[in-house]
Amino acid sequence: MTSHSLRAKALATLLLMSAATAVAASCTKPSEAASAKSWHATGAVKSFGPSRAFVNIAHDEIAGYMSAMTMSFEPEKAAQFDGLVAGDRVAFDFSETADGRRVLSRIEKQR
Ligand SMILES: [Cu+2]
Repeated sequence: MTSHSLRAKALATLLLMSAATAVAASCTKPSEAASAKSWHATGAVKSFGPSRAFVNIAHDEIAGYMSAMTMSFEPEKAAQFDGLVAGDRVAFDFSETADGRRVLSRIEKQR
């Protein structure tokens, strides 16, 4: 084997290794998403945080999660809060992030 083909073989091995690493990295995301639990709840909007970065909701009991209380929820997108004001009754879905934030996948005013 010439030194040139040895180098080519070493390069091919490196490429295969980095491809395998990329596949392994992309494979961790779906399993994380699948294990993220989502909750449905109802409640009343109490107030918003600065720049409407979060909403404080007095939520009703959430079966299997927690009893009624007031706590904060972050939007997935700021536009989710468009048209919402303190006092509105809302229905919403959220999940908890690994660092304990609650993020709304859906929030709708109830009539
Ligand atoms: Cu709570």
